Amino acid sequence: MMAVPFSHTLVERLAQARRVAVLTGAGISAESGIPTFRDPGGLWQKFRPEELANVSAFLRNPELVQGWYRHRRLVALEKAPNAGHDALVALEKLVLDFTLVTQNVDDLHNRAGSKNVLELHGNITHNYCINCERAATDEALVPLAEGTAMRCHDCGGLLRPDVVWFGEMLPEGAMEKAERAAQRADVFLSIGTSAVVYPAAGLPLTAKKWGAYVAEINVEASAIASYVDEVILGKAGAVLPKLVEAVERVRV
Ligand code: BV8
Repeated sequence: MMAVPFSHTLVERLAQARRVAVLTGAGISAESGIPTFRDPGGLWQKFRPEELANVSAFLRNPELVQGWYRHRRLVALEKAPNAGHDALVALEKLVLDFTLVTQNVDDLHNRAGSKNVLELHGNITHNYCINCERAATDEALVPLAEGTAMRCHDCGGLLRPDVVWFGEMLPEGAMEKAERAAQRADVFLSIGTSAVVYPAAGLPLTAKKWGAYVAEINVEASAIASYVDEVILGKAGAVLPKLVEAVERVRV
């Protein structure tokens, strides 16, 4: 029998839990072929976040920032959810009150079929005009010529991705719902995040403070590893299906 990298305590806690909250980061999409931000070869290795994921960088060089997000959106659209995303869909069906909070903008949790998803940092498949705020049409999302800025077909304003940049507020109400889910959770799973971006990274700590059993699933210890109850070292796509299977066996 293959040894599993998680404790029987976690399996029991999940089997008995009425409320489960999960925070995911780029690590859960890595096995779908979507590069993370801070891993070697990740997105930030080529560019610094300051250069791309903020309003002033966008206004200073809209073609560069639009081009980066257009590339990432096309990559996200051609990739598929992996076994880690699918395992969270299965877990949601086992739990009375399940909240999936994601920092990811790749839309993969929605495409996998997760129902109660809070996209704290937005969704890269949605784009809008910074002037009239209308949603961008698909044809407007194809630059007229390589390197030209993409503009709204209605008013000519610059188009931007519907994601949260550094220094921007999170979507109205999303963080409040995520905080409440963390406070009420019996079990909180932090999956595939370096836990360096706030306020999202504070959620596992809130859950811990309010009495949840907190476990982290990552290929290396994150910034919050010393605060959680259990650190499970492994790939999300390998660990999560085994964890959910073990919970289903206990619950039967
Ligand atoms: C805010 C854009 C209130 C979307 C991102 C000064 C002014 C204003 C705010 C601040 C400030 N100083 C600090 C802040 C707060 C700031 C912040 O936290 N900065 C950090 C860097 C210190 N936060 C904000 O600005 C937030 N807004 O606070 O508003 C406000 C407003 C005005 C004034 C004051 C306050 C907005 C935060 C959102 C920023 N947007 N991206 C996009 O382009 O995607 S952040 C970026 O990092 C992504 O969104 C991503 O979601 C996020 C977190 O990264 P991770 O998902 O964790 O990915 P990472 O690569 O880091 O890690 C991957 C992990 O997976 C690794 O641990 C790896 O080991 C693991 N892994 C890899 N493979 C696997 C795996 N695990 C499991 N299985 C595998 N197979």
